[in-house]
Amino acid sequence: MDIIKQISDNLQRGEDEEVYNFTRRAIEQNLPAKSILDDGLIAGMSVVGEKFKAHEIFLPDVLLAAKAMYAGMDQLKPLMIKEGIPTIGKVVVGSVQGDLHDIGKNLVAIMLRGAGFEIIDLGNDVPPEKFIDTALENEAAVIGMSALLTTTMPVMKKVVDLVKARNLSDKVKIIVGGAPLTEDYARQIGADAYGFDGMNAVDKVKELLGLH
Ligand code: B12
Repeated sequence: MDIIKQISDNLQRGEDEEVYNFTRRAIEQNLPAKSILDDGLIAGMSVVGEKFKAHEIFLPDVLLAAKAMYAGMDQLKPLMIKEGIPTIGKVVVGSVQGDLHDIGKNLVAIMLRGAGFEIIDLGNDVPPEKFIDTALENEAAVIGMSALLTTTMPVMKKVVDLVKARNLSDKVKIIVGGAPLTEDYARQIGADAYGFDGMNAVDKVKELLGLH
């Protein structure tokens, strides 16, 4: 079986060591980084995303696949920079102030990364200003916020209001998500988009950036 397919198949099975080894071998054989990424890692991850959406696999499987994706991607990063594969946009992500839940946010970050976005992950418990300052410093066009607690959801509105107050609405778009959120709530607080899972987040962010 060819190496690229081995990378994709092993990623789908969450075999991080195998993905590491096959990616290493692919690099040694001078296969283009773009092909290793697109046809190996990203192709595998998109199968995982579809299966997760269809409830054929579950969260632990996705987390294992994610770990495997990193095992490959970390080796490719320097090559990708060298080959100059353009990222399609930068997204700042984080769980809002007071919120320590980060599993969902991490999944969203992984899916976005897999789709070609550069992710600046601020972790959890992120103060409102930090989202905006980081987006400006890095010229990121999108901020993605996660909240899992009804008590931390209002922090998202603070960020939206700050973006408006600083006249940045044209520069920075905001997408929100997390189990207690709804499309309605996102609209109410003035966010630009709402995403219900990682795959949906990819679609919505692309839409925000006019990439569809
Ligand atoms: C795991 C968990 C924890 C873990 C978190 C570990 C971690 N590193 O994240 C720990 C044990 C730390 C924890 C702590 C607490 N938790 Co808790 N926790 C959960 C639990 C069981 C699962 C959350 C999870 O990871 N789900 C899996 C992920 C994949 O789903 P997700 O987060 O929803 O993310 C998906 C989507 O929402 C979306 N998404 C998420 N973020 C974003 C962002 C963007 C931009 C987009 C587009 C999409 C998106 O995409 C993701 C992928 O599909 C939930 C129950 C539940 N049903 O949600 C309770 C839950 C959220 N916790 C709850 C509570 C009460 C607490 C505590 C207050 C408990 C306590 N008394 O101490 C603390 C609060 C800590 C804090 N300050 O944040 C309540 C919240 C109730 C409420 N109404 O607010 C819940 C609902 C449990 C319950 N039914 O009571 N918790």
